[in-house]
Amino acid sequence: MKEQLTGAQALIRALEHENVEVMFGLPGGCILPAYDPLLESSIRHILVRHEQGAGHMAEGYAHVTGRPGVAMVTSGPAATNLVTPLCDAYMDSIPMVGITGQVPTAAIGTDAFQECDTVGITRTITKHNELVMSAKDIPMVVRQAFHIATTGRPGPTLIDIPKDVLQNSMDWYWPSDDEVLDSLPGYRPNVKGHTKMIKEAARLILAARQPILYVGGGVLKARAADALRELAELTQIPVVTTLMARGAFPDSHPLCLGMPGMHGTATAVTAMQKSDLLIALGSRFDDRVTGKVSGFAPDAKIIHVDIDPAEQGKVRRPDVPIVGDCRLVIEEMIKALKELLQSGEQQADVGPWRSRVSGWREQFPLAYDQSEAGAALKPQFCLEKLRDGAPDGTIVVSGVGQHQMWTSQYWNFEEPYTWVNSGGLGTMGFAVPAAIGAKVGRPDKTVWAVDGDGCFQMTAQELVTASLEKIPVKIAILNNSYLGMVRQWQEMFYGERYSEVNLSGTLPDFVKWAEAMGCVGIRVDDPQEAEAAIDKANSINDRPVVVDFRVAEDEKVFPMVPAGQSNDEILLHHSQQARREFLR
Ligand SMILES: Cc1ncc(C[n+]2csc(CCOP(=O)(O)OP(=O)(O)O)c2C)c(N)n1
Repeated sequence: MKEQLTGAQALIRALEHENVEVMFGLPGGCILPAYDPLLESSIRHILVRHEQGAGHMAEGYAHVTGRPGVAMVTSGPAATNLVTPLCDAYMDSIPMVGITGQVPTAAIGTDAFQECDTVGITRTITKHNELVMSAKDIPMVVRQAFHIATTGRPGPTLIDIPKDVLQNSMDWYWPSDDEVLDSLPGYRPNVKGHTKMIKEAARLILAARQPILYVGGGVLKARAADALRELAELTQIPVVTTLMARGAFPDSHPLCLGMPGMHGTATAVTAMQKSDLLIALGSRFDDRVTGKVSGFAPDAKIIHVDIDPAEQGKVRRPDVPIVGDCRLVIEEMIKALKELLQSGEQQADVGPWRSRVSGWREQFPLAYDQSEAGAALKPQFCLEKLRDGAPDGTIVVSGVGQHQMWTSQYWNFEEPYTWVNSGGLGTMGFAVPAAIGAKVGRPDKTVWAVDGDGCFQMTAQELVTASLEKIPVKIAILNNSYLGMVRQWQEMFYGERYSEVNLSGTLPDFVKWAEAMGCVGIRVDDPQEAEAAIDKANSINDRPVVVDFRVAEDEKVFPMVPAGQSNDEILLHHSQQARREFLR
C-alpha cells in the first residue's frame, strides 16, 4: 500500500526532497493547507511583512548560494505582489521557485474572492509555470519546477496550486531523474558547445591585436570564474565585468578594467569601443552596455558564448556563436588555444594594446572631491570607507539608482558571489529584502546593503522580519533626500527642471524608524564621523543596523554615456576637451 498524503503534505515533502532548507512567505486563504504540514517540516520558514519581500529574499539567497530560492504566498493580491520579484529574477537569470495558492478548481473563472489568473499574469516573466489540477501531480510538478529553474539558463518558475488540490489525497511517490527528463521532452539545454566553433574562436583569439573579454552574469551562473581567470592569464587579454558580473574577475587583477556601460569606467567603455575582438562570455549586449547599438565597438569581431540560443544575434550578430555553458566552453577554449600554440601557431602581440589601456586607466581614474573644508559628505567617500572597513568576503547588496552605480564603481570585488543587485529590471526596493535573503544563505558572511533613501522607503518594513528572525544585516542609506538618479537626469537633460524628485531632508527620521523596527540606528552627517559609525556597525552582530549617511544632494554619477547615444559620447568628470584628447 502506498502512503497516502494530502496535496499539501506532498508539496512540503517534495520541497524537503529538493533539499530546500529555507523558504520565504506569508500565508492566506488558498495556501492555508500548505502552511499546516510546514509545522512538522525541517524547512525553516521566514515570515515576511510583504510578499514582494519574500520574492527578493529568495533572489538574494539564490544569488549568493547558487541554489534556488523559494517563496510561498497565497492567491490574488499575494500572487500579484510576487510579480515584481519573478520578473526581476527572470531578467537577471536567478533560479527561484514561486509557489502560489489558487482558488478551488471549481471556482476558477468565476471571479472568486482573491482569484487572479496567476499563470496568465506570470507567463512572460517565468521560465516555466503551471497550474496544478490534481494532487497526484504535485511531486512531478515540483521536480520539474526545480529542474527547469536551475538548469540551462537559470530563471524563476512558478507553481500555482488550487486549495482543493492541496486538500485532496494522493499516493506519495518521488519521480526518478529519468522520469523527470522523460516528462520534459522538449527541454534539453545544450551545455557543451560546438567543438568546431570553439576551435574557430581560439583562432580568432590568437589573431586579435586589441581583444577584450566582455564578461557577463552568465559566467557567475556557470561558476566559471576560475576558468575565466585561466583564460585571461593565458592570453593576457584585458577583462571588463558587467554590472551583473562584478566579482567574476578580481578588480585588483592587472588585467581587470572594471565595469563597462552607461556608468562604467572610461577605460572599460573605450577599450570595448576600440577593440578588434569582443569575446562575450555570458553577457547579453544589454543596451546599458552597448549604448547606441550601431555605434558600439564598430571594428570588433564577436565571439558570443551563451547557454541561451535566443541570445545569439539578438542585439549584435556574432562572427562565432557558441551555445553552451560558460565554464565548459571556456575550459574547452583553453584546451584549443593550448593545442594551437603547441602546434606552432603564435598569438598576436597584445602588449601595445595593454599598455594603451593601462595608460587610460592611469589618466582617467574614477574621481570625486571630498577635500574642501566643510563640504557636504560625499556618497563616494562613504562607499570607500564602507569598503575599507568591511571584513574580507563581505557581500554587498544594492538598491537601484545612483547609489547602485557608485557601489559597483567604488567597491573592490575580489570574489564571486559577493555582489547582489537588480541589474535587468532595476527594481527599487530590492536591497533590504535581498540582503536578508543573502544573509540567510551565507550567515557566515558580513552582509551590507547600500540603499537609496527612495529605495529604502519601498521595502524597509522587511527589517522587522530581519529583527524578529535574528538576521543581522547592515544597511547603509546614502540619503541625498532625492530620487537621485532621476534628479541627475532632470539636471542634465531637462534643463534643471526638477519635477517630483524631492523626498524631503527631514522626513522620515531613519534612525527612529530603524529603532522602531528593532534595529540599531546611526546617523552620519559629517565626513569625520563616517569611520567610527562604520566600525560600530561592523561590531554589531546580534541585530540589524541602519546607518543614515546624510550625503550631498547634488552629486552626480560619472562617467556617463547619455541614454541612446554612442559610447564614444561618454561624459567624464572632466571637461569635454579632456574627453576628446582621451579618445584620440
Ligand atoms: C520600482 C521602481 N520605480 C521607479 C524606478 C525609477 N528610478 C530609478 S532610480 C530612481 C531613484 C532612486 O532614488 P534613491 O533610492 O533615493 O537612490 P539614489 O538614486 O538617490 O541613489 C527611480 C525613481 C525604479 N527603478 N524602480
